[in-house]
Amino acid sequence: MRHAYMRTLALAVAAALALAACGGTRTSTDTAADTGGSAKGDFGPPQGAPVKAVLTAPPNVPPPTGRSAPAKVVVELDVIEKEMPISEGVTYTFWTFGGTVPGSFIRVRQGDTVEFHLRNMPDSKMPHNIDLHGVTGPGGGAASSFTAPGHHSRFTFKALNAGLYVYHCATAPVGMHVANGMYGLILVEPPEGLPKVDREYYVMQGDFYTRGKYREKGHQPFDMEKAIDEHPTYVLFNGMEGAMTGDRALTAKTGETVRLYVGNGGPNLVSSFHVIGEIFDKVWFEGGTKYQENVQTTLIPAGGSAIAEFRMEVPGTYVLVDHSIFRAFNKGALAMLRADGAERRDIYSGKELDEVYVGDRANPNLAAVSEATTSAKAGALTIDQQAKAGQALFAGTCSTCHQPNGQGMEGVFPPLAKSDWIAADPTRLPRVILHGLNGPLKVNGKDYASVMPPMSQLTDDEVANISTYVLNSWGNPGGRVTTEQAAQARKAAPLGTAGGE
Ligand code: HEC
Ligand SMILES: [Cu+2]
Repeated sequence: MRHAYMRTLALAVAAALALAACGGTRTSTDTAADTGGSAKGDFGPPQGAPVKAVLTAPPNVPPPTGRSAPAKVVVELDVIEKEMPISEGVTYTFWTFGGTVPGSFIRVRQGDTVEFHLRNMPDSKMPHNIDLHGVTGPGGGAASSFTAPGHHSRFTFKALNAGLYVYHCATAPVGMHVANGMYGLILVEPPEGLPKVDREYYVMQGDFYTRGKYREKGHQPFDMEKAIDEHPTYVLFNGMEGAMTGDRALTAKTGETVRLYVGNGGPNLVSSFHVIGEIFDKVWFEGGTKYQENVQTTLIPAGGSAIAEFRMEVPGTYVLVDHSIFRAFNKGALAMLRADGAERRDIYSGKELDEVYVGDRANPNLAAVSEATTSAKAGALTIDQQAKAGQALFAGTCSTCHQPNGQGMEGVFPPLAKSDWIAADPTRLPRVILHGLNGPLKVNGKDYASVMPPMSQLTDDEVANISTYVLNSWGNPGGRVTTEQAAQARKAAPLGTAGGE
């Protein structure tokens, strides 16, 4: 066997190096030999009465274990399959560890003996198991924890290595179980614990594959094709678009040190984790033992983690993103951390939140959007509801160029307010949105010769609502665009130069 051969070879090399070390010359392999590998994390049998592990839902982290001797720690984790929102007005059937995505955060100390109980709820449709990357042993617990619906299984492991580890379901088809949200983090503290900080948060990225488009309303089933092609519909922190924005933003005070335990469940994407406006003072990259300092963006592999730490100096809102940036603004990989405290003009001159970055995500009024969807389903959608939903979307999609009040920017972006171009033929509006436009163009007597990019990523509903909002705002002629009309506009050819046929 190739593996056996490699192992023999490795042993022979190790023996040769050990002999060389005895010869008196100190080499870098000395230290490696000194550690005893993962055996150094075995501090003997557990002491005292068993401890029940505190499990927390994201973004919360259990308190430090505060122990100085190895303990027997009992972890009880439930697998729950449940429908939850994945975005405003969009639901998805998640498979969860502990009822949340990511699953419950587990915290133990190096050397602890962990008695792991996995219960699969009776109403589950699937069997599940767990592979913890912090386990030394074949499958990381997977084979020992295979659990049918309504059953309970138990296995025990000694946490030999300190670090921040991903756990996930490893039941076939593995990719599907992971894509449905079956992952989380287990922190194995080093014996002395981690340095004390003011706030700790749990943030985990994952990619999701739905049959419908990004933000297409209603219940969305899993799409295996998209998952195999690695074309996610959503890339999210903590399992839901907006899980940590607006009122749900993470919080801190200036002068405090924040530690983020960041995981990446995948199943497919690698994360370029970044906090806009902060620099990580320390990053325990890959969730290991050493830290790097002064980091802007840290790479987190699928099935991997990092611990990022920074002191908050300037008050304001900081935006957590995957810096593969389309994922942040078009697939949902965006969260917020709000720091309260006195201004520090000596460090930063001002302006609270960069609207350019966050658009409609700063003040998510996406409730209007889902209200419109509900009414549409009931066949009772009013122009007013459409316009309200459209307003929320306009803020995130059109306002950066045409400005929040539709005035545009002279010579660059034509006005939508009282636009004679719109009034001349309102049916062109959904076509412009979906196919874009390139000049030359005359609007309200002024010339424009620029390019508007197509926004075909919007759903038919969204195009209809934005169009209706524009038609009923700022002195425009009124009226409405229906979802069907938007669908026709999508099939229609782009408008020619200057908006003609
Ligand atoms: C990236 C900037 C940008 C964004 C975003 C954008 N537009 Fe435009 N838009 C333009 C430019 C530039 C033109 C003029 C193009 C030309 O010169 O041919 C234009 C032209 C138009 C026109 C025709 C001229 C007029 O003023 O009546 C309409 C209508 C319009 N946009 C609507 C929208 C709507 C609705 C949205 C949001 C879904 C949107 N635009 C998003 C840049 C943008
Ligand atoms: Cu599973």
